[in-house]
Amino acid sequence: MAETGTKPRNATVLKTARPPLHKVILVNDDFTPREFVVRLLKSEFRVPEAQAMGIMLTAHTKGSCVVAVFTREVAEEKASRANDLSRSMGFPLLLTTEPEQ
Ligand code: TYC
Repeated sequence: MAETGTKPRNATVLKTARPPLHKVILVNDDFTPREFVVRLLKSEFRVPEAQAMGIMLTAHTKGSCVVAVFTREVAEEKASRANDLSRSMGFPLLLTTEPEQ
């Protein structure tokens, strides 16, 4: 086959697609004990004690705090598990999710 020496036009640049991330947000309330919030952050989100305390205090003073970011499915599953656990203990604690940016 003869070499034409031409280059393909409109070369497609392939990017590795990353799934959009979603934030899990801890919302303050007046009823859930601080200790329960810290324990839940440690058990469900695997954050160390000091970080769990910081997240809880930020939500407590500012109204809400981002706990972590995940893919949408994981963020929704984690928030849902945490809300179920809180409900099973009789607390109104709420974790929500929203897309990043
Ligand atoms: N405000 C609660 C209290 O004073 C503690 C708390 C902190 C609850 C953060 C929820 O997301 C929260 N007992």
